[in-house]
Amino acid sequence: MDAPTPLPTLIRKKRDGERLEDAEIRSFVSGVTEGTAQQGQIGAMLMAIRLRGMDAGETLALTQAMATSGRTLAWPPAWQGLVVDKHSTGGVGDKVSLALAPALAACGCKVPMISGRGLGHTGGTLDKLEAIPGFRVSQSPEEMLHILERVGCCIVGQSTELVPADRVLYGLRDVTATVDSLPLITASILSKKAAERLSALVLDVKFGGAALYPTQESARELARSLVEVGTHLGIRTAALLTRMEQPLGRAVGNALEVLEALECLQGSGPPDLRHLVTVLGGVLLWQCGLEQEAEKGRERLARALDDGSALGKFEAMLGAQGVPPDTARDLCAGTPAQRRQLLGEAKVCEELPAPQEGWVQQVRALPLARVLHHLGAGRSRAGDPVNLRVGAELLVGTGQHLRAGQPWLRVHHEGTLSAEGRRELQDALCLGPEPPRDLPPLVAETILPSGPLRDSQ
Ligand code: IUR
Repeated sequence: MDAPTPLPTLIRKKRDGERLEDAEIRSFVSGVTEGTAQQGQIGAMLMAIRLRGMDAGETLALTQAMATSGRTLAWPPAWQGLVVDKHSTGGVGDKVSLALAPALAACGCKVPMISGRGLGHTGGTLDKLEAIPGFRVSQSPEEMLHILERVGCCIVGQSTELVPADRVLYGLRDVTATVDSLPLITASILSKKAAERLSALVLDVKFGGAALYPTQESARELARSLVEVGTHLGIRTAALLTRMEQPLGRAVGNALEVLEALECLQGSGPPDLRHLVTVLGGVLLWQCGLEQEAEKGRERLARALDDGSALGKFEAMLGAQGVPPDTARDLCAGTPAQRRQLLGEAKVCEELPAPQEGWVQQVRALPLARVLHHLGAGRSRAGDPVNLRVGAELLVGTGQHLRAGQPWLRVHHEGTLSAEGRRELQDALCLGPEPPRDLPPLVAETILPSGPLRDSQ
């Protein structure tokens, strides 16, 4: 075997805009995983990739090398075609995973969902679930298999054994201003999905004022990269471009979002949340062949929410992930007041009045999330604690008429809402003299692979 090319040579090659061979990319990732690459060298390579880019073949090689940098999951042959997951690029009030994973399990899929924690203004599924007393997110791959056999879905944190290269690279991207690189984002997201050995994946790529990507065009570029590389990995991959100007649903904040997800799992709750859950799930049922069309998949998901089977799976998942059976039952079958008591309530509950009369044009998600972050609902750095009870409930929806002084937002917090925070929240409410016209759809576009799909795993 030839000796590997020295790392400085690889860095120079990418710095000068040349293409890296697959073996060179594998050699770089081995250096990262084994610790032989110096931090400065890794940072330099990340910056070279950020400035010079990578073509689809290089991005695929990087994804594969990262995916196999640690353990990968393995499933029984009988599950072939049925192992699915969803990934979202992050939004405000996005509790889709909490309802979608059990609803998919109720439709016959196996869902080994590996989720993250909130950072900055975006929330994380693991934090939301940890608002439920007893819920554990640190299952080993063996425990995941066991839960999938019994229940069909689990939502867990990333084990340290899976994709160790991503942990190193992601940490360094944060401090080297290389987070916003298309190939690096693609490889980071998909390496974790490839290590999960998925059959099908649906991506919710959000765009707008409170999203990673401000415009539909930039989100489309990421979606296309993810769909192309995912497809080449043998995963049936599709992406939806969805708007993230307003919070999804009416609740923002970890415990409040669990309550809203439970409503969705009972067949009620806000229509935008139900729509996104059923559309994303419908695409997956179609991709894994359980339905002939995405629309039929959407209808099947809706039935699972309406007939209690999704809620039953959620209760079983809670039990399998450490929640005492009585708590899981009371949470799933209880009244809203019992549920709130189980999850714990913030000390202060304050309603904000509308400053004037008008029609709600929109409620902007970003200022809302920023203020809640300051009140303790979010974290600025990985590992910071969060207050799971802090949050807000929207009391109005787009297109609704408000009288001056009518409450429009209920803020749950445990300190003081500053005058500046109050002002920022009031600025989030956009009122107009007439009802808004031609509201754009939540799901703007669906991105499917352009070429034929390879056999899924
Ligand atoms: N989520 C990931 O898993 N990786 C990334 O690079 C980003 C979000 I940005």
